[in-house]
Amino acid sequence: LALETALRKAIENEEFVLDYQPKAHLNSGRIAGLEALLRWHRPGHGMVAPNEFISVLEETGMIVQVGSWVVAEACRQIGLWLRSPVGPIQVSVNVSGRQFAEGDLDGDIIKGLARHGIPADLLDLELTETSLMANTERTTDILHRLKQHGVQISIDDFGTGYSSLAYLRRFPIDKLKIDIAFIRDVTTNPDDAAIVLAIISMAHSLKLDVIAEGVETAAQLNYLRRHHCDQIQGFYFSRPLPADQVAEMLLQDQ
Ligand code: G
Ligand code: G
Ligand code: MN
Ligand code: NA
Repeated sequence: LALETALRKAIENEEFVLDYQPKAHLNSGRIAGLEALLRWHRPGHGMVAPNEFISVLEETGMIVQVGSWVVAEACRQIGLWLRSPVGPIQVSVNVSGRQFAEGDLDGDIIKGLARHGIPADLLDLELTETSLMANTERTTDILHRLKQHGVQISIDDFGTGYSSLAYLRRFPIDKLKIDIAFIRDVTTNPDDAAIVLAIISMAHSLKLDVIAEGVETAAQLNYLRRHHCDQIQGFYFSRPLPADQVAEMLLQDQ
């Protein structure tokens, strides 16, 4: 309850910030985009990671309001970078199932893009299989509307959610993110390797891009490159960074 009260104040006092984790193209090694990750600068506690508070935001419904802020803040940052030497860079935001059911996700996004003069394909939404299953009719409408604008759509934590593969046809998806659980032992565990290869193959057959998350070693990276995974994300390439540090990386990558 103390946490819930503190989170309500955090919204009012604007104590949230976004860090950005780079994603890399496996063929060129260049930065492909960034994932925006929520952090809470809680007074007296330092920087708090989302695994300590996301569940409270979800359960109380506060994630709808915070999720709106995340979209607005990501759009503001994309616009700032766009009109700076950094230039155009795609940013992915994580979207919770409750943002489809409640709130005005498509309105928030279309307003954010317009306000900051951003091409829609610089925004990518990371959705979990479970969040897609929760609300199919309304979710389908919202995603098709956003897709028509040019917003990109990725499936996060692919392979671990409660889902049927039928949603790969129903929803206008651009990219699959292979869950870290399959990447961790991909070079040593034949079952994990089989799953990863099947996901890469299926993604490419469906003309989707595929990214591996949680890449921590050169061995994992080399394995994924050899098997034609498109992109990687993980501590091996970069940790999530504050906006100013990520901007330096982007400038050096040019
Ligand atoms: O950054 P970190 O690895 O601690 O994130 C932990 C979890 O919190 C991840 O599952 C991530 O998807 C989730 N998360 C991070 N930022 C956001 C956000 O802005 N919105 C939602 N809904 N989830 C987020
Ligand atoms: O569920 P989602 O994919 O949105 O979660 C992203 C989270 O994964 C971020 O909080 C980020 O800190 C974490 N993460 C990113 N790269 C790595 C990695 O290489 N190893 C581990 N263990 N976690 C990672
Ligand atoms: Mn994610
Ligand atoms: Na993930």
